[in-house]
Amino acid sequence: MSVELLDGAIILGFIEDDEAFNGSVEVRFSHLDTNQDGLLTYSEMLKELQCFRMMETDFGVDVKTDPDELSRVYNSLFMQFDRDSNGTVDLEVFKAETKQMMVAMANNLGFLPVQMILDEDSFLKKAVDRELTKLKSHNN
Ligand SMILES: [Ca+2]
Repeated sequence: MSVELLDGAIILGFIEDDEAFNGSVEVRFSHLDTNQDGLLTYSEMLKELQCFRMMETDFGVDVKTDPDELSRVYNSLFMQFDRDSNGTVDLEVFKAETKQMMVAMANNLGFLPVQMILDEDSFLKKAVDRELTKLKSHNN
């Protein structure tokens, strides 16, 4: 976990960078796909759903802690990914939905930087890291 400054432009820059974005999503996918069958089940995706829930709520300011309520939230998030309701999510859908959620988040953030607590291996942290690397190489 680390605290980072984030704005919409950083997120959009990351999404539009195919190499960085696709690479991160593929690594994340294979990490989540614990039995390596190329598909994510609900339980395999649970960790990721927890991250997305953070995005959808007020960026970590989350008051819902009731376990039943939480599992409803995770279920509805998973159904968003599981478009054909067969209980699994493949890489292409995972990529497309992740992109869509991050675009929505970028739009919510706009151009005012906000401080967020980010997980080391989250997409948002990768977006921030990419921005920092870019700034560094620009200065050299
Ligand atoms: Ca799997």
